Amino acid sequence: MFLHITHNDLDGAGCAILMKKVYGERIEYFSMNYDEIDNFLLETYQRYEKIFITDVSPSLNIFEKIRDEKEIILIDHHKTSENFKKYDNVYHEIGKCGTLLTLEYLEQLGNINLKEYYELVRLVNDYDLWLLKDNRSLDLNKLFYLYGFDNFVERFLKKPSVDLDEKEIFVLNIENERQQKYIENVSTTVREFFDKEGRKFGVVFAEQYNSELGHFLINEKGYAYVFIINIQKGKISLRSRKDVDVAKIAVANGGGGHKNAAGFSTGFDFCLENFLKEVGVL
Ligand SMILES: [Mn+2]
Repeated sequence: MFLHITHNDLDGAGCAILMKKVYGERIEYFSMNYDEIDNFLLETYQRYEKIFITDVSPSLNIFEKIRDEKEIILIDHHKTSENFKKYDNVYHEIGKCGTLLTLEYLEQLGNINLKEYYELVRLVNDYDLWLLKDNRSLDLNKLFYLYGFDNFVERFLKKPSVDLDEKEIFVLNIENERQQKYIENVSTTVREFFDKEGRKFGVVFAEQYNSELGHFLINEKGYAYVFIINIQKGKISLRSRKDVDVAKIAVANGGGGHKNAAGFSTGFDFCLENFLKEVGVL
């Protein structure tokens, strides 16, 4: 049995679809974030004969440990894993999304025809690199969230076409309205700060639509970057203007990502005790 670890976003799901299409029952996928992968790998790798990791990467020392014992193939495009490139079986290219790199990897194995997925791969790439040259790519990402990871993978294994059916269009329209309202509401709650370098940035509490929200705030309010704090999950998403590197902030806090889109987890309690004291119950 092969193990496939992939990122828990649209791009990660694209990788899962292609791998599952090619390896079928021989592969088992798990989707997760940067901060979950090390522990998960250590707990599970021994049970599998071969390990694929796509669109996400473990720590370098864990990767080195496992590759001494098992065949491990890493396909990623995040800046934070660029230093893995020196190893065999690492396919890393910053200008292509994980799904596109996975497609190229699988096709170079020979005898594999994934043409029916070209359109899907193109849209995932368009969304993941935030090129947005095709307006269907934003809808595809929304569809991904509506379906959830496993259902989305199943949907595209059954039907590779990116053409949406009537029901999908119906729920997407509802979702579009919800998103617009959500972003408008959250935008009114941004707090503005200036960092040590004098750059203006925004901080919001939100649980949804991070990329869309981040881009809206950067474009409309002129922030160099934004912190989107998901209190419930203890997750921080960072989005920035083209010239500002937020991956540095994420990496310094144990996370990862791209120059303009990165994230990390935190156990910080956001001064809950102070709040409860103020309320008078502590
Ligand atoms: Mn990606």
